[in-house]
Amino acid sequence: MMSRSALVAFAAFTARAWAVKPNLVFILVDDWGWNNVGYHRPNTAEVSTPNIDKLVREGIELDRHYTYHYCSPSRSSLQSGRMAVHVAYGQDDPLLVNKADPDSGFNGIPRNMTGVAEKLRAAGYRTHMTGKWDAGMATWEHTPMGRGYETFFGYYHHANDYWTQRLSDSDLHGDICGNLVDLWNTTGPARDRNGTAYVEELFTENTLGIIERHDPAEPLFLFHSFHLVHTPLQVPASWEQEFGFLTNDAQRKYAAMTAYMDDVTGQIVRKLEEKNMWENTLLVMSSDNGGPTYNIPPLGPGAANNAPLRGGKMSDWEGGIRVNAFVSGGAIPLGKRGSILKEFVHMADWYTTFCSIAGVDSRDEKAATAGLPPVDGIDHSQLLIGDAKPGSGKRTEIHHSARALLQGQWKLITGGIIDLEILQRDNYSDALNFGGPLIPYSDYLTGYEAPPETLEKGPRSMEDCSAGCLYDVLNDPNEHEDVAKKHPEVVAELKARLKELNSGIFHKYRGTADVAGCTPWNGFYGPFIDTGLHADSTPATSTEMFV
Ligand SMILES: *[C@@H]1O[C@H](CO)[C@@H](O)[C@H](O)[C@H]1NC(C)=O
Ligand SMILES: *[C@@H]1O[C@H](CO)[C@@H](O)[C@H](O)[C@H]1NC(C)=O
Ligand SMILES: *[C@@H]1O[C@H](CO)[C@@H](O)[C@H](O)[C@H]1NC(C)=O
Ligand SMILES: CC(=O)N[C@H]1CO[C@H](CO)[C@@H](O)[C@@H]1O
Repeated sequence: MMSRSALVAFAAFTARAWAVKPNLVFILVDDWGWNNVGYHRPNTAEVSTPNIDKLVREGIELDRHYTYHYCSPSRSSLQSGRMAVHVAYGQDDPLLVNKADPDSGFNGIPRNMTGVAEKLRAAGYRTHMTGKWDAGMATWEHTPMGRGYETFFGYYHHANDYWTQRLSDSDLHGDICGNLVDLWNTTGPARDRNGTAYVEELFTENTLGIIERHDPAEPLFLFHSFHLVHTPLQVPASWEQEFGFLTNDAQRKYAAMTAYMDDVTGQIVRKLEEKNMWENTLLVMSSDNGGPTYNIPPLGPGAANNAPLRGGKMSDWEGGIRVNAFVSGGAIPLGKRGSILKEFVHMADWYTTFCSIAGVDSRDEKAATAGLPPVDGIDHSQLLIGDAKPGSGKRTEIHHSARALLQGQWKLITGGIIDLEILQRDNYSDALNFGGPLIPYSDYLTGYEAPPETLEKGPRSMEDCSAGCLYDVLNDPNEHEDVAKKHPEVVAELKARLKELNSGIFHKYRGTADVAGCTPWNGFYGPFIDTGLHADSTPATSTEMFV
């Protein structure tokens, strides 16, 4: 316990330290493999991330940063501050509607949850977003504008074609609307920018423009959400040529996309430096989930590499949920630069951490009134930009999913191997969350393709954990040894706790894909229910936005 005077001194220090609110810049990478970054895999021509490696050297490497095991729930977790199991668990097609449930009967974050951008806007931040959203689209309140972003240039689905900005085959949802363009610019479709350029070029231009136009006297919250390095594996030819020595087509493209992503990251940082904003910026960079290592049509060959972690995207092995992440920027105290933080940090924690830095209450009254789950995030601000010492982290437990739980050193995984055919069904995302649960895994880059009858002889990630597997992830981070038999009492305890936590999963019926979503925007995707709310939901007019 701190004494009363120590508490007062502590509060005074905090207030003084953040009297000037730092800019908060969050760069999210899509499907980035643990071993596809230079600081995890130095000295190899395949991985070229000089900008990111430098940012890590000057910042704090987040060694135990956890996410959900695939995109949509993970992104909803970031925006809402809830664990994935408490916000967007289950079906995730942006066109879903269940008319019987006007709050949660849609894909993504329930209507009456308050987004992190809304919190930061209330604290005086200017809020802007570029890139992939994938956290709901049905009403204006579901879009980034409805969640507190003053501007949004980007798209709503999971996996668009980088060149045409239409749904690609690697987006599992059948395109019932018939090839619409998914590209939006705040108040309506990005009509002038469709199918005419590599989409990341447009994203870069938008983000650099936001920084350029920003008045540094006001704090900025900028969310740059790459489509890179998600499938479809598409990249301008000039970038691919540099990796011509990689003979595997998917591996070469993935390497080139990663290098492209690193280059854009460098451009964003240089722009912040030019504007003299970098010295007062906290940059957070993370992947939304582990790298995909499977080769399953139509998801495609993911071509990531998570070595030495086990497994990849869609699984609860560490390779699916422990991701590349770090903080950097002038807001990091000198004494903490170049360090590695071993504390558990979860995607949901950024909400609470950012609210704390901005000096705004992270509790969500609107959600409470609607009977929705509260914010789960834990505040790590003192660990990152304050004076808290490593080792004082407050996160001890992570409810990874309905099938996996982390408590201290122990991680319990339950469930068997998912049926591939499930991916062909409409309710595949329910199955991914509750069923299976371990996706059949083929280590694409070593050429391994497991036929179903040989699953049990397959790679390590194919293990059947129906009886419960237990790993000591602190001492055995790559999950080599299942110690369930050695520690039956730990297994029993964690199973009981998982069962208890699972009874609190927020699982609502989100409905069926509605063709009403095909028509309002004349060839583009966008919100389609109660669109009349637009005027109320857009916090600034377009003239205010770009001054
Ligand atoms: C988005 O719209 C704004 C306002 O019309 C415009 O200034 C901006 O250039 C557009 N962004 C892109 C990337 O097209
Ligand atoms: C959700 O918020 C709206 C106002 O934005 C309100 O009209 C509605 O009653 C709320 N829903 C619930 C279930 O509280
Ligand atoms: C998914 O749908 C199939 C029928 O198409 C059904 O048998 C199965 O139980 C459903 N799974 C879930 C998790 O709802
Ligand atoms: C559907 C649509 O709006 N298409 C537009 C795409 O952009 C070009 C110009 O860049 C316009 O001519 C098209 O009308």
